[in-house]
Amino acid sequence: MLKRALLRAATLAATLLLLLLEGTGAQVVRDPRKRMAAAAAPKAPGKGQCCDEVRSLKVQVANLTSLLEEMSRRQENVVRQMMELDHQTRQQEARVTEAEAKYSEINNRVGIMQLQAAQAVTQTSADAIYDCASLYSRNYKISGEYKLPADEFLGTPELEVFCDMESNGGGWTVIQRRKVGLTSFDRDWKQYKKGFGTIRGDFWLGNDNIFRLTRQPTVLRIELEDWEGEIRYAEYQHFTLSNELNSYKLFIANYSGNAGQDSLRYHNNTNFSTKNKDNDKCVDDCAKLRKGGYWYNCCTDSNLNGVYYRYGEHTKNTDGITWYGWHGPNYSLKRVEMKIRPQNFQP
Ligand SMILES: [Ca+2]
Repeated sequence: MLKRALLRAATLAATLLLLLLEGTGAQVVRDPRKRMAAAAAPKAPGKGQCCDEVRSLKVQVANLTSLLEEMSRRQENVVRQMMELDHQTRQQEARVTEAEAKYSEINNRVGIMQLQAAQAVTQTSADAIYDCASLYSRNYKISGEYKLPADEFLGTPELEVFCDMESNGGGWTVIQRRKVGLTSFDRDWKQYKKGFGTIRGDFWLGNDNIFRLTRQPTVLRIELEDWEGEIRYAEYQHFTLSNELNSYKLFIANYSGNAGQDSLRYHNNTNFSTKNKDNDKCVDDCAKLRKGGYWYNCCTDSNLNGVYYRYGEHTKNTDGITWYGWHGPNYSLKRVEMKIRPQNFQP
């Protein structure tokens, strides 16, 4: 539309220019046969008339020129408006995408809540639910918080757990997590016995609970993440704790994984120590030096219940969350999870 108007204006201007040239006597004669006639033709009408025509044509040309300029200005405006509209459309599309992502996230959460509500129904069957693996085998395959029912026969209370139903086949009951960094792990014997923290954030499930869960042959999986976002794991095909009378002594065997040299092996066959119970194999008080509860030897090859240091703050201390086989004694990890499942678990 605009183009056509511009074209028409340009054609008009050209015609007028031609007329103007002819009017000024610039003898534009295309046909050679007419050239002689034109030359022989009497002089153009009176000088005054000619100049009037030229003047009026000049005015028209000037008008047309300004019209053209005006149109080209308008065209620029239209282009600018179109670009602005395009930009707005793109912004709106981005907003819609974001809203859709949020919607689907909420939808997922609702799904998980529904599943969890469904599984809250009291279990009366003989095969009781005592860990995440038994939940998994009953088709609860979404990671999240679950409530394990109390077991009257064993005299154990109801227990809130976090189930990892994804890593390496799922069915994992998480027994420890470090990722937020606001919960202190420098706790006493009683707190490590019962457990502390929040099940969705940082926590220790409790030595009594871990002891109870590892009475059947159990696999331990440790996941580690550094501040560059790299993730490694260590798995032990055999993991058991002894009871409180035996200071929750650790037994592990059959390491596999990609977390460098096995850094829990050094802690095998040692008792659990806390700041108020020194059960380590050292003249030092390792729990106080390393500021956590752990199976301290003399003292550490790993300190997964150590102090949470943020990136850049962990180069001078030996009490951080360490795994010597990967990042050495002075690098405190960003995230750690310890999780267990029965050896006979079938994904
Ligand atoms: Ca000691």
